[in-house]
Amino acid sequence: MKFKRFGFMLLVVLLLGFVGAASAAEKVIFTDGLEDIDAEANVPKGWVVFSNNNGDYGSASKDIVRSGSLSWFMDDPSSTASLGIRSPKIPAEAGKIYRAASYVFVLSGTANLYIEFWDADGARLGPQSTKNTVRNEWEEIFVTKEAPAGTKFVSLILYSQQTNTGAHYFDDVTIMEID
Ligand SMILES: [Ca+2]
Repeated sequence: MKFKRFGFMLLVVLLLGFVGAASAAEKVIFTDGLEDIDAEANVPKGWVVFSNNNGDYGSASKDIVRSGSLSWFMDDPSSTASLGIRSPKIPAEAGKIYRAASYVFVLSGTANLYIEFWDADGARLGPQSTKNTVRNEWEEIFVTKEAPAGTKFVSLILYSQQTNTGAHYFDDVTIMEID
C-alpha cells in the first residue's frame, strides 16, 4: 500500500515536472521566411522601411537563401547611412520574455538584429540589438529581452547600422515568447 502511494506520488511529481517543462518552452508568435514580397512597397508583406540610404533598404534576393527561394539582401556601402526593415508589430505583454531571431549570412561588415517594444500610444520601448559572429555561412542570431512596463507589442528590425559598411542576407526570422 505504501509502495502504491509512493508510486502515485512519483507519477504526480513526474507529471508536474512535465507540465513545468512544457510551460518553459518557447512559443513562436511570429515567423517569416521572407518569401512573400509586397510588390508595391518592395518589402516583405506586413513589414515597413525603418531606415534607408537614398531609398535603399535592401531587396529580396535569390542568390543566397536559407529557406524557399528568397532572402533579404542589404548592400550597405555607406558609413554614414543605415538600412533597415521592421517586422509587423505582434501583440505582447509587459513582464514576459521575448526573443527575436534571424538567420544571417554575412559577406562583409556586420548584420544587426533589433528587438523593440511598443506601448498603447505607439511609443517605442527598450530596443536592444545583437549581431553576427561569423561570415560566409548561415548563423542564427538572437536577442532576448523582458517586455518593459506598458508593452503592448513587440517587433524586430533587420538592420545595417550607420557606421557599418558591408553586405549581408537575412532569412527565416522569428519572434518567440518565453515563459
Ligand atoms: Ca526565405
